Amino acid sequence: MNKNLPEINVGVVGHVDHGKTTLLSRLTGKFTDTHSEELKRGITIKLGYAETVLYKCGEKITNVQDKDCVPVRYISFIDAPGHEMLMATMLSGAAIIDAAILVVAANEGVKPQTKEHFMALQARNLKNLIVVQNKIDLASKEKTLENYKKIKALLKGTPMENAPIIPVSAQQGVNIDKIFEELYKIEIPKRDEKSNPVFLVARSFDINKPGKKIPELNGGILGGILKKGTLKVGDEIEIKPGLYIKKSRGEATYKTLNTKILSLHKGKNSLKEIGPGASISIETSLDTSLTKADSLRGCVVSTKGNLPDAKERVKMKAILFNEVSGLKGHQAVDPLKTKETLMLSINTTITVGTIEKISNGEIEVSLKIPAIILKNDNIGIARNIEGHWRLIGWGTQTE
Ligand SMILES: Nc1nc2c(ncn2[C@@H]2O[C@H](COP(=O)(O)OP(=O)(O)O)[C@@H](O)[C@H]2O)c(=O)[nH]1
Ligand SMILES: [Mg+2]
Repeated sequence: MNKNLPEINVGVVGHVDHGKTTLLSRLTGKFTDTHSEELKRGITIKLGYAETVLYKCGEKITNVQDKDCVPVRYISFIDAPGHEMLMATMLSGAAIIDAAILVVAANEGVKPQTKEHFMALQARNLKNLIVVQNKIDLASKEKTLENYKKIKALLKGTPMENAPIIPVSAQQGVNIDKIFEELYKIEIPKRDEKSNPVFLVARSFDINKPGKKIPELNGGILGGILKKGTLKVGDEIEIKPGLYIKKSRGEATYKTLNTKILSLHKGKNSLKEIGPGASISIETSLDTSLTKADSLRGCVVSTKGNLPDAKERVKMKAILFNEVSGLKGHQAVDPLKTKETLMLSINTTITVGTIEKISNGEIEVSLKIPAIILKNDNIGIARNIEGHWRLIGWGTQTE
């Protein structure tokens, strides 16, 4: 792989069953629903990861290397769950993407989670969107056109208003090349390689197979996105808030973890040094018992001494949507109330908090799980409505 290829992270979002995972396997050759529960229930539960290289062959853009083709772009995809119960997972995925593909089934059209995911992209300030009208093999021309108009109406008046809408059949492999063309057109965001590293942990795991001999054991692995800065093999790093420690009487604390980078991986490649951009994984010298089963998801990593402390209280300005998205009917968003419980999504961290104070359009929230909040982070705000967390707006930290 050419390590200087421009890189972009693309999220695949949309209502459950509209064909996200199927589309992703077309785009990358990888099926991301691999957990046993996902296979059993036929739905995506965790974030899925897959990547591909785009090649330019004359005027054509594909994901297959042939003679006379040159590699032009490296794309990391994140497959988000579409089920309404899994909105928090979708939100932490939305924190690590530069662009999104919104999948809308041509036969079913805009559904509650189509809207909710689209609102989440707006809350994350995303500009680059490709809409895929999938399953055109199942819908009449009239139905497809009718739903096309509804998609247009959804996008209208937002920064994503002019997003391309591509008719596709993921299952039959129709118009997949049009998606590659659009992916190639997305402007690569400017990355800051020089500042202190900010790595957002989206997953953590143990890659050792049972029975492996001790000298061959790998250290704990962190997967996620290096938002800025550069990481090198050998770097001393810190992970915050870090390790969850349960105390008595339901109390808990977090302990910063300090460790060292043993190896760095992007797709199938191991690299000595990695700059900001694609989805990567870091092998650390941590014992794998500390990283297994996503235990460090939501943490932030930097080189030693360069992260602020995790906050247990945040002061923020909240901007609420007019309408609750994600529900079948229409419901206005009621104003925030003191002592109300919210779910906040801050980068890949999902935490619950209580509003302690409201004054001058600012709210102060005490957090159940402390979070690292960096300058300009967008904070997704969800409220529990009829037993589910529904996205109602977003906020930015004021001090
Ligand atoms: N007929 C048809 N079925 C599709 C198409 N894309 C996906 N499917 C089917 O729709 C179902 C849900 O697809 P999946 O990719 O799991 O949806 P997800 O929940 O959005 O990830 C599966 O049975 C797929 O085989 C398509 O283009 N045409
Ligand atoms: Mg899926």
